[in-house]
Amino acid sequence: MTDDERPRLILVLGDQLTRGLPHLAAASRARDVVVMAEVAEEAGYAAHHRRKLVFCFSAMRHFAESLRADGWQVDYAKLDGGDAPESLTDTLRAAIARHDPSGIVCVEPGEWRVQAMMEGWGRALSLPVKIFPDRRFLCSRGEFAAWAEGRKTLRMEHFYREMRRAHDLLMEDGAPAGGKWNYDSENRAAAEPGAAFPGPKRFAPDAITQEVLEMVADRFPGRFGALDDYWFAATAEQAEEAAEHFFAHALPGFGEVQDAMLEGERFLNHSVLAQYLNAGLLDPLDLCRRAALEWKTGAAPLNAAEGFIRQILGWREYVRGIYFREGPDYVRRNALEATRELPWFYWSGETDMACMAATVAQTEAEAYAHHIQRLMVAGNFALIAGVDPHKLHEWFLAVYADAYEWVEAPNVIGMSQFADGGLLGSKPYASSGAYIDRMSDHCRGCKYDVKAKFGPGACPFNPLYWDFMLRNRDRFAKNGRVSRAYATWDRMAEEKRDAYRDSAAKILAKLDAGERV
Ligand code: FAD
Ligand code: DLZ
Ligand code: SF4
Repeated sequence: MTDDERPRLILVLGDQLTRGLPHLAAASRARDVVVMAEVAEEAGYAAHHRRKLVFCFSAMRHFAESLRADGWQVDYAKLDGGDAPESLTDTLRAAIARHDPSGIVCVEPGEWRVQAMMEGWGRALSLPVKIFPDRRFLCSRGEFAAWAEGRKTLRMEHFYREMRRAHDLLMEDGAPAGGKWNYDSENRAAAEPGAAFPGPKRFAPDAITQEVLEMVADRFPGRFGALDDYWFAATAEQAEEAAEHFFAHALPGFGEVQDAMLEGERFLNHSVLAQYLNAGLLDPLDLCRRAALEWKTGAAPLNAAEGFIRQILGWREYVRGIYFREGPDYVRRNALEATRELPWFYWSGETDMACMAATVAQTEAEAYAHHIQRLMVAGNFALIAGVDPHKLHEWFLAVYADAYEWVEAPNVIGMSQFADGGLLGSKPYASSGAYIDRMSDHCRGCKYDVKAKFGPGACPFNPLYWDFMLRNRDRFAKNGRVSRAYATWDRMAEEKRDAYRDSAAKILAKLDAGERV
């Protein structure tokens, strides 16, 4: 057989479940072999939530089936198959022995760890390896680097405006629709307790998903994450239905209560589409265009459509740009030199803080929490308690169904923990309990008193906030967005300041001793 007649191995990773990928488009169904594998190494590099594992493996199996139905030859290794490979490298080694290919073709992955692996395959496996760029993003790594080049600050807002222009989204005669680029100021209302929300579209597990549910329950008995009432989509068609459901029912109200939290209400008007987008089951530009159309036809207000588009066209593309621009060491950054262990209640949910208990409980139940729960509860607490950002990063990478390093790390290391020293955000997202009280109804049922500033029953966020500000005074005193806080502190009576410091020290000591907080 000549090299042209020998098959190529077309590797499809678990977050590359997109029919239009360039290596699939360039491949021959008659000659080439698609390789997919559930491997222990990918299931184990983070302590992935069991629901995330089910979603990933079920979507992979469905994708393989759809390729087969279209005439592709798919070499698929199941995690519970007879001689399941341990790693992606072992997968390729075994596939090479079976198919005698002339080369391996991949699409760039979403993680430096896997990229390093891919770049080593040529030498390790003695075959040519071609790596196509991932065109599922609206801004390539090169385009982002060009945008960032020479800028003093890399603010998302500037990037977002260029993306709006480049993709002609919500633009009218070269100007932003409605005259403003950003309607965030209209998107900060608290939600009414008792209000009804549509919730995401749910899908009953089919036979394939059922098999994966049983396999994950069997193979990962001690892992974090509930498996009951599993409802995620498994195919691009179902993800499309979920998107349709969001546009019809939740987008109109998406903007207004985007930052709100409610006890017992897990989704509000959020789309719960990130896990599908990040796995490749939905297309980001398509979602943005549809949101723009919803506004154009009067079905959704501008603040809702703009808010949704900004998250995808702006934040999602921007954080990916930052991740790949900053390099593999980004996840190790620790600009505030925080060293505390991650409190155990991030896994157990055993805390008296009602906001935190609700966030962890729903994370455990759904592998999902919305943005403000992630940023202003789980992230904020770790920040003000001085938790090692890498430890928090490991938690975030594990517990959410949408978590892949390219998107999780900039959000955690950068946005939430200020561990990149302000590259991504202009101020730390540190706050006392007042913010959570304003944006949620958690405080009403909490054992702690949000109005109490210090002392035994006081909301822990209150003294920890000041402790954080003081620990980092040298770093933030000149930051115009937070420096006013120091003037407030300096005006406080000495005994009040002592009481804050004393309360914070007691809470931190309890955390360090593993006692309930
Ligand atoms: P919606 O609120 O409906 O938003 C619509 C879409 O916008 C999302 O589906 C998502 O694709 C995109 N989006 C919104 N905010 C962001 C953002 N900050 N960065 C990137 N995309 C965004 N998102 C992930 O996809 N994976 C993660 O691992 C992840 N980790 C996060 C960790 C922290 C500490 C924080 C503060 C945010 C994180 N985010 C992450 C961003 C955001 O919280 C989630 O994308 C969102 O909660 C997913 O739920 P949704 O689909 O209902 O989003
Ligand atoms: C997240 C994940 C998991 C849990 N398992 C697999 C797997 O078994 N096989 C696979 O190809 N991909 C998996 N993935 C997704 C990869 O971890 C992902 O491709 C990399 O993190 C790069 O983004
Ligand atoms: Fe959270 Fe504090 Fe409110 Fe309790 S009082 S719910 S700990 S913000």
